[in-house]
Amino acid sequence: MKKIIFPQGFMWGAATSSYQIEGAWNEDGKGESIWDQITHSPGVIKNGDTGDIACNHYHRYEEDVRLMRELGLKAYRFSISWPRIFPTGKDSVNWKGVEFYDKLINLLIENEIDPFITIYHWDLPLTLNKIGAWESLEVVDAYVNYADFLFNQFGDRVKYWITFNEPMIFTFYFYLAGFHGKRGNLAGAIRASHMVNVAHARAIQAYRNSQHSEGKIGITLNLNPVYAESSSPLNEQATRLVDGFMNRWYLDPILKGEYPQDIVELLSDKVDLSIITERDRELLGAHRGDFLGINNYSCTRVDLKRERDLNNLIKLMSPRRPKKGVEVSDMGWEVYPEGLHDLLIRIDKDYDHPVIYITENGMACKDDVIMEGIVQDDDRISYIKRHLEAVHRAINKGVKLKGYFVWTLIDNFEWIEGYSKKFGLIKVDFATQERSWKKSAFWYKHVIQENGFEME
Ligand code: PNW
Repeated sequence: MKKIIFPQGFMWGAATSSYQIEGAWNEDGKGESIWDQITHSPGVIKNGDTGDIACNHYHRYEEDVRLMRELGLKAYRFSISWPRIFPTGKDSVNWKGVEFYDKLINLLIENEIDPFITIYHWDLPLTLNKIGAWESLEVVDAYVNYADFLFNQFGDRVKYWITFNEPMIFTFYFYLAGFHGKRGNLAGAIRASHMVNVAHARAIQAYRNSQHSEGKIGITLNLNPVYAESSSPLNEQATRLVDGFMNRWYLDPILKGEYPQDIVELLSDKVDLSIITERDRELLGAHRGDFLGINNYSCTRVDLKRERDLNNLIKLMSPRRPKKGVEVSDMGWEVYPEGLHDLLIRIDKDYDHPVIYITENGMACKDDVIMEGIVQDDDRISYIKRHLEAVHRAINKGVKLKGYFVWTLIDNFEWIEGYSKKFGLIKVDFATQERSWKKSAFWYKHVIQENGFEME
């Protein structure tokens, strides 16, 4: 039996996001977000599910903080719903919304749980979507103004800020899906990804200039290690490009202030990149955050056989399904803990040793074995355990990893999958809103208490 103990002060947490748990979609003056519109359009979400009620966290946050306290969480990562604060994205403030987050933050602090706030986790105010979403400078201005408002309002108590959750998903995938305008808008996605970087840098600037700038600010990227399935020169090249487009396109501007040259070349005949100005590059270079948040669930394997697919971004980025016999989650994603280790070592080396938090990691499970009222989610425990072991090895090799957040605290609205996929440590009965601990919650509580666990 090997005992795995984490460094003192390691930040043990769990994560959620506003649209996925809050509900109260049209209460107390909240404006509509794109997700209210997406979920209210027939045929988009599995089983016609919506986040109208979700976990009703807006009304049950006291109970939910109690659960966090019982779990022993040191930190709680959650996001703020922009249209709850600014119903139209800008101009007038909805003070009822501010009050909700005030109460939540105060309660967390009373319970000695550090709030770790994501400023934007995909619920763009609908009015801003109509004026060009992330391609629009007006939206960037509105975002910076919104972020600055949060710093002033909550910065006396909140010491950890994440500007954006997973730009790659809400630019590349959301633009292709048509969530921000016309479907398949690849050029728009690329332009948007740059505008988001500019918004990120300007939010850091606003934070540094705010009256409560003693905390830490960073961004969360979804990153996957990318592996070549075969070692043909063509496939090796494809693997580099997939990594470039999935990972480096987001990492490089944030941590180095420049875009990767090979991807710039790949894109140059498809997208007008002249919006990336010298001034923008300087701005990005001058505002490196205090930490990098990493969301990781899986790895990507590349198996490209036809030369002409190299230049077809959509083909290139369509993930190959895991082979038969490979361990997968209920999302169909390959389970490969070693990938997280590889990823951490590589980021540490290539990006000058940034401080890192794992801001999401976890597993969707069927959760259908129940004994004495407790979901027996041994697969989830095994998943988290093996990923923590991989993380721990990376820490031992010098990676500056300061904390780990399980996705997710409670079963919730899993975007286009609706309520059909379950990532929670805590089960929610959506008919009654009753919460109950799964076996993994008991296990995680023990890990936090011991600051580690035994690996058989
Ligand atoms: C994250 N992928 O998104 C999000 O931040 C959460 O809101 C979400 O609930 C969670 O993962 C689970 O899906 C991802 O395709 C979306 O690899 C897509 C991927 C990974 C993460």
